[in-house]
Amino acid sequence: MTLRHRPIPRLGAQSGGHGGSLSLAGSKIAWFNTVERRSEDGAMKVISPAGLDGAGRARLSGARPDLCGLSLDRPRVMGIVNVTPDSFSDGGDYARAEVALGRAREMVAEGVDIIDIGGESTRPGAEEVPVAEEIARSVPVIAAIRAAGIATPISIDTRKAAVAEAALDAGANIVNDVAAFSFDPELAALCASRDVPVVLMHAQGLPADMQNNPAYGDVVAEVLGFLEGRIAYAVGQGVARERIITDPGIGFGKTQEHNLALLANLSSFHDLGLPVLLGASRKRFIGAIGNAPDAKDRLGGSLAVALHGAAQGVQIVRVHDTSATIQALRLFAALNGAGEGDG
Ligand code: HH2
Repeated sequence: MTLRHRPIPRLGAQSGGHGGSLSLAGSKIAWFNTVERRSEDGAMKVISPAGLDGAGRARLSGARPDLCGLSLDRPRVMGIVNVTPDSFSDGGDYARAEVALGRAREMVAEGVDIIDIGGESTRPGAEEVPVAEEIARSVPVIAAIRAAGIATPISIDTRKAAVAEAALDAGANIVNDVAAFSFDPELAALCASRDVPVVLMHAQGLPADMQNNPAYGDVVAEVLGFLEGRIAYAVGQGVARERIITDPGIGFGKTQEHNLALLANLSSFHDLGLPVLLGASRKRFIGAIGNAPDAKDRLGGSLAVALHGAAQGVQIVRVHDTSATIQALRLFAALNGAGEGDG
């Protein structure tokens, strides 16, 4: 990326100014009338939307394509169901298929937009789960959700093509890959041939060792550059660009300082021109800053980060505490002049 743009997010009634104002990444809540433009040598200039060329305007402001029929003009909630014995905050809670189905039903009743099913923990220090085991955990839950007549979009949280394939066959609609197609060489081609939306997330290192001294020069620039590279790779493998969702990968090979820098600069990720997903729910930095050593005590901090993401125009928040997050986002929308009412 030779030039980087950070639109300064604003909320509430839109007001123009000299160079006009634009919706932030298609949001009906967040907008901007100022952009920080940074060149490769670090020099920064503040410009108005009038100073953007057509492509820059489209990247920073254009409506994102619908995701499985969901318009992305306001933040959507992805509810997490980890069908694992060892996830960092809900490990063991939904390890049995019928309990996981119960949690999915509950989330749907609360109004969740997407259900994210995972059969492998990627918490710091986690070891890889064999494919057969990951399939045996996640696929029956997806099949049970569909057999129960629930039509809510489902994402499969996996790095592996065989797992993704079985999950898509059972009724999943989206592939969520925390390795951004760098773990399994077959996954990109599978997603291309199935023409499904994919989440490409940044991580430095593998879960087993990613928190052993993660280091960056400029974390925001490097994560952006990585995602740009993975988007190009995916497109090269036949994935349609408009099917890609990006994710800075909070907590994946990052210190607290790195996480905070990425969160402070979330709106920079709109410069990729694609939807942005934020997954910060209950993560370690929330416990550290919020003085909540137990991951299940991190609701307050998780809501604060989800609302921060909404204010920065992110299109999807991936969370454990779906009911409270949906309630918070409804109030956030109403307070900023965009009530719900359209499903
Ligand atoms: N975080 C986790 C797992 N999958 N996917 C995306 N796209 N973004 C994330 O930030 C993300 C993710 C880790 O959280 P969790 O699923 O709660 O824990 P575990 O990996 O221990 O199952």
